Amino acid sequence: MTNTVVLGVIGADCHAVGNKILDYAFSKAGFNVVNIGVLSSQEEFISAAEETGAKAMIISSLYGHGEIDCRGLREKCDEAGLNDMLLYVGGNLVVGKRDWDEVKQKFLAMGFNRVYPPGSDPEQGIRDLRDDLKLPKPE
Ligand code: B12
Repeated sequence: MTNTVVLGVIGADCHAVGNKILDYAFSKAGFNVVNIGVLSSQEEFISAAEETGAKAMIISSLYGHGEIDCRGLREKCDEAGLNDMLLYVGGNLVVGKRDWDEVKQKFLAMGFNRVYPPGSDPEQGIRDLRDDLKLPKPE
């Protein structure tokens, strides 16, 4: 379905609060949210997308190991035939305070479509997703 998204927190990361807020915000904005929750592997994101026909993955990583946990996801999506999958990631992607532009470029080079800095407003992700999926703007 065009408006189905898989939402989850990747890797061995158990931070649950942002995930609930993102679920609420994307659902309220009209998306069909398949929330696989915390501690989710790349394979679980892919299976959920295959089962539901999702067009995007909304991924959070809070504990600083986002780079390791996210590396290879684009390639795995391609192998699974999920070629046009939109990959969005946000949270505290790396340990400590690193130059944001450098962090962003790293994730873009890994095949992510959108990369959000710490504390980003879910509404920004929703606006971007509407644009990327070419969905009509709400009244
Ligand atoms: C609560 C908390 C915990 C709790 C989590 C309880 C639970 N089950 O949720 C506990 C105590 C378990 C915990 C553990 C750890 N934590 Co902790 N934790 C926090 C804390 C204080 C709050 C997190 C939170 O709930 N924020 C509120 C929500 C609403 O915000 P959010 O998660 O950022 O999400 C929002 C936005 O970022 C955005 N967003 C998120 N993802 C995405 C994706 C997209 C696409 C978009 C558009 C937006 C978006 O939208 C969300 C909703 O508004 C933060 C510090 C902080 N103030 O943020 C540290 C923090 C995240 N934890 C940290 C660390 C290091 C850990 C541990 C590794 C500590 C340890 N040594 O054991 C462990 C990791 C455990 C694990 N395996 O995950 C660090 C991470 C540092 C880093 N990345 O550099 C932080 C930043 C604290 C710090 N300043 O050092 N933690």
